[in-house]
Amino acid sequence: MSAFPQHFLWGAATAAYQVEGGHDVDGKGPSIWDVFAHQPGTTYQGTNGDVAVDHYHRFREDVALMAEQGLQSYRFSLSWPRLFPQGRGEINEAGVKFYSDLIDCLVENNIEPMITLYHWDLPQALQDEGGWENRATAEAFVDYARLCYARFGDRVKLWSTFNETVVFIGHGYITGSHPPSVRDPARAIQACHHVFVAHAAAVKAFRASQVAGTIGFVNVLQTHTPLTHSPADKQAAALADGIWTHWLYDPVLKGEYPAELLAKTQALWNVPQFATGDEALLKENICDFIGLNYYKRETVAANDRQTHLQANHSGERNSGHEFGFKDLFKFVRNPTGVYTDWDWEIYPQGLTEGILQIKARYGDIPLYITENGLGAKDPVIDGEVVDDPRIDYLKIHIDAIEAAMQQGADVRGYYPWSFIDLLSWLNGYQKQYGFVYVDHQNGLARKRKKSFFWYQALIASRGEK
Ligand code: BGP
Repeated sequence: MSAFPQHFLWGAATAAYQVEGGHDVDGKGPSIWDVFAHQPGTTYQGTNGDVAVDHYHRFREDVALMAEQGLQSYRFSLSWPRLFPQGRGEINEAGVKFYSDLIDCLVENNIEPMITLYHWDLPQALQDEGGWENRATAEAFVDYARLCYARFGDRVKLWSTFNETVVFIGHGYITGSHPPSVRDPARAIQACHHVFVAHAAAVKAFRASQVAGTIGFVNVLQTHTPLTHSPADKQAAALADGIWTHWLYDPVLKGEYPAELLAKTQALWNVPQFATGDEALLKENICDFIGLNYYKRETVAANDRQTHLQANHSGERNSGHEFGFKDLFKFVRNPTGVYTDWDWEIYPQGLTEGILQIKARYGDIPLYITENGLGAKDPVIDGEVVDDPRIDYLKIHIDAIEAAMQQGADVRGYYPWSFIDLLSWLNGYQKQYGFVYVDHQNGLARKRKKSFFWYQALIASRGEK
């Protein structure tokens, strides 16, 4: 008997820039990712999402595959510049129609849509005015959210505002590896504050709109283990928890920043700067649920070097994966860990531990596991995509969720990343996560992988493996 109740949603996830393509068709405006990925040297071998897997033109075929697999829910993001090419102002009705048709198609197939409003593809026009560092972007975000509630809220009950602040703010404003490629922690903290303001205001607008649904926030869930028992390494791990969890979850679940860290950032850099009303806005607009994206844990040590990032974007195992934040901590290799080809540690216990840490800090908030999956170069054997390592990875993580539920966690759904092979932001198309393979040599033809059938059976049996 599994711990999964009848109402538990078995889903899968994607994001607009990574699947849609159609980057400049039917009136869509450019996003910061369109512009960034066209600059030389920014992504793995210059790959970009211009065509991606052409979900924009093939969504009916893709939804038919979801239905065949038995998916009960599909998490996807909306491209803001497809709806507002300039970020605000004039609406692109062709973009509205695309998402409306997609939602209809999902609903007709009994697949519950879960919308992410922001999965990193900010309209370039807003970046040109300062992006998230400019408070006006938060106001534009709320107008964009209102449009989505008004046009899609009759059919969509599950909403989240932002995906993974730590990644788009951390890489956008600290390591510089995502757009807008800034390297300045003070600017990161202020931009992040505007994201929290945008989130809270969008939650407020959601409630005012009377859409019959719930709205949440999606964060990375990552646990941190000190490399050694030294006080310095333990302190480094605690700081990493402070940033990855407390800083990024408290404002949306408690409506305030963690006091000790806030005192530190204000003393060091005089940020975040609050505008009148911000504190009340955060306090009064706690969201309904939290989405957790779990891939790996990090082993943490004290760091005395400059901020640095050595990332493995090639999938050549052991080619290095280290991130160091000046004077605070660094993520290093766990000498006894099991790693993927991209040097991400496979550690399912971290998912159980992480869920229980969230429950301990925030109480019985409803949770969805909004991403979890294995990036791999899947072998094709006799024309079949045989992705047994993905099946093994998903199995042990589903066990980890079940263990957390048996200890009282209110987990309501599971969305493996990803439904279909798609563009990995900085790692190209070779880092595959999907249940469905896309043949880039053969007109983007879709093919069901071994894991497609495994997950189909799992859903049919409601979680029995
Ligand atoms: C998360 C993102 C996803 C996806 C995933 C896998 O951070 O929300 O969009 O990309 O990670 O990451 P990657 O593609 O770098 O392997």
